[in-house]
Amino acid sequence: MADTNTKRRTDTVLKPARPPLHKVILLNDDYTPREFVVRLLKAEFRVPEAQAGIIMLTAHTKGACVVAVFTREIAEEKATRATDFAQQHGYPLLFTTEPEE
Ligand code: TYC
Repeated sequence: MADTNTKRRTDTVLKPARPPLHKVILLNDDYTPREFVVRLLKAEFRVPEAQAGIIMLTAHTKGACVVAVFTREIAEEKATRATDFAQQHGYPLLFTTEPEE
């Protein structure tokens, strides 16, 4: 009888799966002052002044801008905190999240 034993030539090395990342997105509106948006980005997302200014202006002109990416839980928590903070100050500023492709 033919020897049908087979053996894999290489071992499969399983790398731990990286958790999928989610984007935090800043949405434009007509009411929130630009300076407030910049201050919030600096405080909540720890982005430097210059970068906060660029993110704010991008959302202002294009309608939306990605602020940062995190795991889903962190992204949702940050978006909620930032939106709540704006609301507490009477502004309709909105942050959303979506999975990164
Ligand atoms: N459009 C706002 C204004 O003209 C400023 C603004 C920028 C608001 C970015 C939200 O995500 C935003 N006062």
